[in-house]
Amino acid sequence: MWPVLEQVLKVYARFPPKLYCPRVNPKVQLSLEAFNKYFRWPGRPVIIPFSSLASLGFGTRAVPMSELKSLYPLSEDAPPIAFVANGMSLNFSSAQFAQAIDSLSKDLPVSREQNLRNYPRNMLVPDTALKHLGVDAPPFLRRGDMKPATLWFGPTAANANTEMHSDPGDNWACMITGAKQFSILAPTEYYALRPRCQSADLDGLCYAREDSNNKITVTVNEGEMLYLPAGWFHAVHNIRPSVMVNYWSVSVAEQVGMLRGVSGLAHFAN
Ligand SMILES: O=C(O)CCC(=O)C(=O)O
Repeated sequence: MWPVLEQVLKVYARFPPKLYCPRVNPKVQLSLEAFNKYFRWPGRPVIIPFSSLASLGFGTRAVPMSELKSLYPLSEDAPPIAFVANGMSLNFSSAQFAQAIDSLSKDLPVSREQNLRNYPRNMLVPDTALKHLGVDAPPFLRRGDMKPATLWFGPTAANANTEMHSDPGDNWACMITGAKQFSILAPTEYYALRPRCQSADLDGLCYAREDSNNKITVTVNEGEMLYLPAGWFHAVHNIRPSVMVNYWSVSVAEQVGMLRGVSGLAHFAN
């Protein structure tokens, strides 16, 4: 079980989660204070257009598929794709990336040969690789408070979808290209969903059933970021071939925004 679950549920018992996910108006500039006050500290999901973060110095922008292809032109003699997906590979070559983009642009399904997936998927990427794409880290937390960026290529084939699960850290998921549908459920559903947790340590990844009347379904489009507080369950479907970069806060209790927000209140401390 996720070690901070009981504390999170205690906060939600006092301040119940809202069963919708708002979208910030692209004409509004979101301040760090407003983000913390309305979303991170109460533990509420929100969709934020990249443009609403310009005044915080966030330069990430949408990169449509056609532009992605011209950023990474395909070369004739590129080596075969060898991404170790669902793993933590730091090997990242532009030539291989170009091949993966070419396949993604044709919406080819993910290969499951040898239990590996051929696309960059749940793959750690060095910041230098993201610079070419113009991706900045979300402006809400310090570098040391977040894990390295993770890259997800998603064709629309069913085996590229992700089952309902929860992660132990806060999540900022930036849709660079294409679109995904997120079906999300609050941590208050934990016991009803009967999750199977992978480990009892701080990793805290839990897979769960999907059937609940309290599911919120949102589409995250290219040029938008979904903020999903720690412990929220989510199933993810690519509704257009997509490239997403996400950042998790490191998964210790004091990095979970909601617990940080209430840490001054004695009655939540134990
Ligand atoms: O995009 C996906 O398939 C899964 C993403 C995900 O689970 C996450 O960002 O936590």
